[in-house]
Amino acid sequence: MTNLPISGDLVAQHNAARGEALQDDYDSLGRKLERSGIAIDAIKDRVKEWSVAVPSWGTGRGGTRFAKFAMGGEPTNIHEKLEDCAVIQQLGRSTPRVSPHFPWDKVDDYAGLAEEAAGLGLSFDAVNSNTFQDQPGQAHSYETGSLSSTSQATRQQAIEHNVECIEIGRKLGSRALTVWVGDGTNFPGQQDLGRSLDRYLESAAQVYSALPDDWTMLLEHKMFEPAFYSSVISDWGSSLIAAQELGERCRCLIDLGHHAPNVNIEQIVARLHHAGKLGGFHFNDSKYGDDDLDSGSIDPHQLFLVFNELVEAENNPRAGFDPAYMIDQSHNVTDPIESMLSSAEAIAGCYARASLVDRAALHEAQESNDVMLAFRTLRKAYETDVGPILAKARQEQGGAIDWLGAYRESRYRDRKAQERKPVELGAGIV
Ligand code: PSV
Ligand code: MN
Ligand code: MN
Repeated sequence: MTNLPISGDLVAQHNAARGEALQDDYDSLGRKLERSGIAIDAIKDRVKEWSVAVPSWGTGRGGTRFAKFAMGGEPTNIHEKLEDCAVIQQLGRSTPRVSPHFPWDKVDDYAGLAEEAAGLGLSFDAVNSNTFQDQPGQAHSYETGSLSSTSQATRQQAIEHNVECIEIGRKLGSRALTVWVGDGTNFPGQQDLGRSLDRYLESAAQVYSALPDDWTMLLEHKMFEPAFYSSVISDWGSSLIAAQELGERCRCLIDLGHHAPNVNIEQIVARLHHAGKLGGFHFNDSKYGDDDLDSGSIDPHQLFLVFNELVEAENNPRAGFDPAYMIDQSHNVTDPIESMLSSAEAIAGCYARASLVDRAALHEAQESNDVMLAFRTLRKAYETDVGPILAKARQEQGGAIDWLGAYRESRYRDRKAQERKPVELGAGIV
């Protein structure tokens, strides 16, 4: 029995007022696609089957290194975060899973938490460990690194934390552990670039050996921050080396914000797929670096090109191809519920557009070196307004045709501002 946070009547009334106009738009797009031999219902069904996980940490107002602006009704614990995730799923219907982060989401009763999530129509996705921040009372500081630290005791502490995350994840029904370490250096010469990777691999192997048989370990690379001269798992090359050394169930996760500016991320997707090591994504967008802005808000074309590679990969799968799709964003000036609904729509929209690409025509143009035709084949799909397909998919699953209008009408955040305790400001930025 699910207990959804927004009134079902409100959503139904909202949709009733918009159903006719949507049907008109959907039929019109359907006729247009049919002229290209595409059945609109088949694309809509693909969208309905597709989903992306939301990050528990993205439900609160995030912070930059310089500013955090708290918002009334912001969640301050995992229970409140789950409730907000339930709103996102109820209205948008493409985010049924939540990716938790430990120790941020620590509770005493994880079986109870899994039940609570199920009651809200949610389940848990990959668990994320945190060895990039010192926690109060922790025995060894991560100042020298975590899995790659020069200190044996610190490495052991980081290994044990990751193993504990696996144990928690088992109780939550998760099937993957995502490991991102902030390990690296700020000065040339600070640590040996080769030996630090050796230490990382030795520690990560111990985490890998604690992985249940049906789990995946996802390695997330990032070229900078918090270390600004070198990161231990800085790029997809280091990530691939590590995943290949660690074993079959270890794969690479691409966070869109973790590369040098202008890097061709869609090509990285193709390369990792070639190696059978494409494990998952953290979707977000950026202008300068790891900005964690809303997916598709800055460069929607790049997001489309990533999905173009993913649909190619889906059509030509390698063994075990089953990428974990997650959002990883920091919402500093918007209501995180609205940002994640908008992002989930942008991401699903890119999947829909990539599904519209005439693959046979594209491959033929590529084979015959018809550059303009190949380019225009992709561009035609990118320029298609798939809004009616996404809205129809939401409507048919009980979500809101106009999620922003329905959410604002529900006054959910105002109600939470009355019920929830305020966020403590000045307590440090996460
Ligand atoms: C690091 O920048 C990162 O992208 C990792 O995924 C972390 O787990 C997450 O952000 C939250 O800090
Ligand atoms: Mn990330
Ligand atoms: Mn990041």
